[in-house]
Amino acid sequence: MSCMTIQNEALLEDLIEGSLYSRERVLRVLKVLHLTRFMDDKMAKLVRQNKGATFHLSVSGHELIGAVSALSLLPGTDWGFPYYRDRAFAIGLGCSIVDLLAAFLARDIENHSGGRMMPEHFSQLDLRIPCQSSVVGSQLLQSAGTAKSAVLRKAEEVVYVSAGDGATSQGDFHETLNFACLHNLPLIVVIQDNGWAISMPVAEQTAGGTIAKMARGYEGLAVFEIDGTDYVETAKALQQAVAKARSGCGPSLVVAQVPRLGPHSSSDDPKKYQCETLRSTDKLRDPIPRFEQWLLDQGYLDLEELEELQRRHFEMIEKAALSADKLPFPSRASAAEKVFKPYIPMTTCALDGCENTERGTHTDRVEGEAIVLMDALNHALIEEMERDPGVIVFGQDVAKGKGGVFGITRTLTDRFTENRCFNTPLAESTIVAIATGLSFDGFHKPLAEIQFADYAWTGMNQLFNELSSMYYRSNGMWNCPVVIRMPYGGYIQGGPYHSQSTEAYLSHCPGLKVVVPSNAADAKRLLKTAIRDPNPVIFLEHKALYRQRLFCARPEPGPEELLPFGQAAIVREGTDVTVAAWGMGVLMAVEAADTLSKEGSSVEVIDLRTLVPLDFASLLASIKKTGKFLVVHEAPRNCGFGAELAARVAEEAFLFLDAPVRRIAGKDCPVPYCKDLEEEVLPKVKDLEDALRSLALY
Ligand SMILES: Cc1ncc(C[n+]2csc(CCOP(=O)(O)OP(=O)(O)O)c2C)c(N)n1
Repeated sequence: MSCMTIQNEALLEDLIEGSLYSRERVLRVLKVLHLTRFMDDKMAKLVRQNKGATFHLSVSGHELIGAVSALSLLPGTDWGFPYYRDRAFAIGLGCSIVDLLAAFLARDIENHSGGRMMPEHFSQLDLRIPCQSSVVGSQLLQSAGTAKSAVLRKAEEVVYVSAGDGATSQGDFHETLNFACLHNLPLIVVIQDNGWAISMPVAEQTAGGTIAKMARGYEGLAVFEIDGTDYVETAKALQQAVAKARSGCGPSLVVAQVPRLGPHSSSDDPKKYQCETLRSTDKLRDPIPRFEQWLLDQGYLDLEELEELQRRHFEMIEKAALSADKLPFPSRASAAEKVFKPYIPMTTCALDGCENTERGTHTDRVEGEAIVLMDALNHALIEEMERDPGVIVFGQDVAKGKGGVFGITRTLTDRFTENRCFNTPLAESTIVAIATGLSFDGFHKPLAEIQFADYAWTGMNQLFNELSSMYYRSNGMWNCPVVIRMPYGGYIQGGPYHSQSTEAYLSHCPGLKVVVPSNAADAKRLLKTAIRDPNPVIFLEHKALYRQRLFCARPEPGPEELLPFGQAAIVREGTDVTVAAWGMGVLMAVEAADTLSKEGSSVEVIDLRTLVPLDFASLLASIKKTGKFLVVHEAPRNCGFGAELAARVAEEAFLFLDAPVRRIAGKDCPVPYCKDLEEEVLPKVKDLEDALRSLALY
């Protein structure tokens, strides 16, 4: 079907009439409505019985829009990102009712996170429901990433995402509509507008009072405003939106008015903010009696048949609840498992003392001129994109002639087309979430560039709350093989917003691997390892090292040389003091060590190379030898990564220390622009030399 025929309303009407009103179809809708409502009632009772659930989110009033949406899709082909009040969608798409009740009771089951997430956070691999988080609206942008994946794979897949009206106040809502329209995505955004976000009415939430009005400015977006308690209206809108998406004609927004018949959650008392009149008027808008009456009026069944179905569906929920309650809770021992998906790089580099698990060592090594770090990164990208058609690159200004503000992605669009190296809007939340959504398909390896680490903050929710924990939250069901490159660091007069060193924040977030190379050869091999890793990897590139020759330029490693994460390098051997560093700190440490050696002190410099995972064993071995430890970083000293190392050294190497641990770090202040001020704030080689001298003499 082409976009032209979609616009032919008469033909559409014919298509819709055929399928929407079949007896089989409407009775399936009825079943989903009943199961969802009876499950709601059962859940309220189970909370009182203290069976494992402490929290209940009633979905009463939202059943019809969810059920009809699910029944408009192809389970297992299409994708679903339902929010917490969309249980009817989950049931309609095919989630087992035993599973849903077991998830509610926090039991150890495969789907819906196995007790890791609160109730109503749906997750099921075979039904293509990626694990949903609790952050309202976060799923919207991720769904756009998955829809982009469908377009790139030329798959006729439709992506459904739902959210409440309150969630449309999040910037992610607008970033989603913008990205979906820019890329003409097969995305259906359903807003279940119950008029409330906990206690806040839509009038305090949405300028102009209507979400649809706000959204109409996005060109290419079909906007449907419907009564989500009316079967005919709802089914027609969904059918049209699905047909539009499936035929390549782009996204739709469906704003469905529904009543919220229960409290926001079991912790909420609506009497505190809703008047009695409103609550009794809302009860009259209950979609289930309305749909039942419609079935009776249209002659699909009589009252006796309806009551029989009600009884049967009620019994199904009672039986499912008994089965769910028999399932075990997850074991305590599993609580901290599955933060990372296991990964062993298959080809490694013998130079670094790692075991070779596949091919011979260094067979592909290219002898010759040393290359600088920025060229090494560019070559790693080209080689990996040639090797794996799933590797795609995107970010701000990365495509076409520009190739990123530092030129790392230059020539990629020319070599691999705009499908594999494309620009994104100037929106970091979009960049991180699109990467997440793209990574769900099991084919793509998204490689995103954040222009400067300093600007990752506007994408931090998607990074810290979403991407990083997907594998853990889904109990190992969904993993995100995403690499995010971020130029970082100071010494270039970049001021407070082009100088930040964010490695400590990133390393603090469970589920992210953090890589910080200090030279071209490591950078190339680590980036290739990152691309092959099934987990999210943050790749920090120091801006001042991109073109640095003296220390950083190295002979280029071959295309099959990988450097496994968690293997520090002893850059300079020594016996008197151990210095731990990464990125720029390594250069400073080596320079200081050279000076100290002329004075008769022997300093061992360890380049950690990856902070997560951390090669603490190498550090420990060195400290046992030298008895003295210093760590250097340019990020502020307070709560910097040096604090973590100092604490671990105190815990695990206390008895081997002959002197207090020292830290050389940036001052606890932003990095200023003026050269003199910048020099005052960031650590200098002289600071290191002084500290090393005093440690050597201690
Ligand atoms: C980003 C974020 N802020 C706050 C919350 C706490 N919270 C949970 S649900 C909710 C209300 C959401 O309202 P709406 O999107 O209209 O959906 P509804 O619950 O009405 O279906 C809030 C504020 C959250 N989960 N996420």
